[in-house]
Amino acid sequence: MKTNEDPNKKLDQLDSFKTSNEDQKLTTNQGLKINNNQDSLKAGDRGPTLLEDFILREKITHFDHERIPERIVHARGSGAHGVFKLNKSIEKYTKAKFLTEVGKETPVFVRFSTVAGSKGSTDLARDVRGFAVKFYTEEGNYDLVANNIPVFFIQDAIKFPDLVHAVKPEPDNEIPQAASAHDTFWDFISLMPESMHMIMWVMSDRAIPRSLRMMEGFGVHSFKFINSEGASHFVKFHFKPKLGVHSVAWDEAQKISGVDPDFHKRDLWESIENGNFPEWDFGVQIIPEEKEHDFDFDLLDPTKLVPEEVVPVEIIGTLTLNRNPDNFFAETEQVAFHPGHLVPGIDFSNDPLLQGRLFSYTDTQLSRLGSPNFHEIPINKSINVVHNNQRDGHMRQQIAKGKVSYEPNSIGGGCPFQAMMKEGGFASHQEPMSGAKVRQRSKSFVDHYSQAKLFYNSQSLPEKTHIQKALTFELSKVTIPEIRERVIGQLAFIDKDLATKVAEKLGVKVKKLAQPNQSIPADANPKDLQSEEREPETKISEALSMQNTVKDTISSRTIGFIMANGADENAVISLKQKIEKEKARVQIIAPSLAPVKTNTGNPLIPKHSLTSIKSVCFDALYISAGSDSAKELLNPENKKHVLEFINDAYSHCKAIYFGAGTEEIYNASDVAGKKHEDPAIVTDKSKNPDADFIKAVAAHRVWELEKERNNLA
Ligand code: HDE
Repeated sequence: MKTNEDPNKKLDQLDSFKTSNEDQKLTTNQGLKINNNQDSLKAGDRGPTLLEDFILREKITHFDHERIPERIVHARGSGAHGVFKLNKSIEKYTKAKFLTEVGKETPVFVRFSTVAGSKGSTDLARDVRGFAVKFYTEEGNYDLVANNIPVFFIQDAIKFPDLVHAVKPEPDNEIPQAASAHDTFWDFISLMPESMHMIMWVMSDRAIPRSLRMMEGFGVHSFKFINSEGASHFVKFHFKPKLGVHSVAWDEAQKISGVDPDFHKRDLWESIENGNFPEWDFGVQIIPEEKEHDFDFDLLDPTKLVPEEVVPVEIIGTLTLNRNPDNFFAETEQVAFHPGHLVPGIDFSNDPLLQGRLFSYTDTQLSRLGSPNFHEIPINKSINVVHNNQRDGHMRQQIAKGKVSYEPNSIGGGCPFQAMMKEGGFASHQEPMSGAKVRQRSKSFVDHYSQAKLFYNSQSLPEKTHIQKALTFELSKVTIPEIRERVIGQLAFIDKDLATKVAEKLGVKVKKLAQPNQSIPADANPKDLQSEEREPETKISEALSMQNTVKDTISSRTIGFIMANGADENAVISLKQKIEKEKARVQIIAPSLAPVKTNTGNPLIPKHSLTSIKSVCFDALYISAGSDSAKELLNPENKKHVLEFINDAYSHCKAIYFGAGTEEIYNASDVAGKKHEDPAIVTDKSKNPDADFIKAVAAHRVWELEKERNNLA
């Protein structure tokens, strides 16, 4: 939040562009006050409209041009303002000021996104999430254009258009929207063994986050840090959410897409509005130049991660999002990120995927935002004034004074001057280079399965099951049997059991592929491109499993209180207070939106009715105490909906609390059949029911009981 003690130069700058219509008269774009906004100018009140009507023409013309092209990828996004605070200096490695001055606060704008879907598609698609951060530093804008998955599908930028064409809706009929479960995606993947590590991540629950606030961010590529002595280190960037990394189940994702396709956007917006600011630890993995070749993979290969067991993540700062945008289009839509927006102290590595990105991001803004002056749009403006000899172009805002727009010059006194490095001038790191000009891939990139194995082997049993199920779902939508078989053939290189389980569901046999499958250069020897079946040096990485994430807080979770007239007011209010003290929120669900009359006659206002929302939108349920309330909830009109709420939450492994007097509801639900200890089912018979329930919500889900809860063998 912006306060007087907390100066935020970016927010101050944005303020100067803001307007409010409060108490103002309606005007044209020329500032002329408008007297009638209801009727066009006509020749007689039933006659034709006159060409002269400049007010009508201006309004309609502007409307006709309101839309700009959506992003070719990452079209659907949600943004927020915030601040990055440095807690630990890393000046040993970088001279970037925002990473060296402890306590320094740098304004940021963050945009989260899905990748494949259009701007209006569901938030809950199985997809990678973008996590793009613009740091408005005093040395210029630094963009960390990250994802919530630490690796990528392809190793070289030249394959990016192929990947995106394969995953986007098929070109003949534009089906399916925001989904990878179709022929062209899996056709491409089945022929691209290098994508298999990323496929493990995308088929895991990481691709269906519970909230944008509960996912990690990764810079993916290795970058370089340069210190004041000019020495360089490789660096990988990480954002770790303070609330832990949590996901929904695929069945929930599909249902949420129907009932609230804006689920993530709304969740982020409401959390910030409620003052429940999302926070991430920001960390770095630093690798000295001389250790570049010490790994069983290539640091320049974006399909590989550096296991945290091998190089720990050093936490150096906190990212907090504390302010919603005032205008979605002006801020979240027009923000333009670019991995090439650098500050002194940070530089690129030679990762061939990153190198291609450095071209793409400016190029795409030119067609999306329509002018090389997109840096002048308020959200994109750096907080320091731009001084250079670039001039003109569509929609130029800056009024550069004087005769001089060239350099060297004497008329302008030689201004603007080049800056020396010690004055903050950016100079690219002088990395020694040699080698022939070749169009080929390094042999050190030819290992496609070992880290896919590392990821799969690091998952808990329920997580492995979810990957199997996701692959089964996706491949069941593939209509060409050969594609399904080829994918199974790829999976067989990762894990036999995984391949067999998916193959069984698809009715195909596991047959390892003869490698390589990807298109190979005309003159290449296929053997040179054949991935070895080697085991990763790191066998298990705990950081890769969501099982090991933070599970000690209910902060910002949404808990549904199901109730009807006669609900026990004391029990309800006391639990609500305890929950709100832990910064979670309570929403009342009742048979209708009419106030619920409690047992003391006081009214409680429902937020939802039983038919206006679904169980999948809540993190946990409380069936409110009170036998009269229970009775009404079981009447013929309500029973089906109440049981659907409970049974859905039960099958999705969530915490459910049955208050006193609700035994009949308990007995009518699927919970009654449980034959096992279940810490997430709480009743008034529990020793300390309120506390047990809060503990169960903090644990997020009891995925380990998924089989039992769903009566699976
Ligand atoms: Fe992007 N990517 N990308 N990307 N990317 C874009 O830029 C591109 C890649 C990422 O919220 C586009 O302004 C190429 C990796 C995010 O505005 C475009 C390649 C990673 C966002 C583009 C990649 C990303 C984008 C579309 C392979 C994770 C959304 C609109 C060589 C580190 C930013 C735009 C936002 C957006 C190109 C691969 C992250 C077309 C060519 C790897 C988070 O320029």
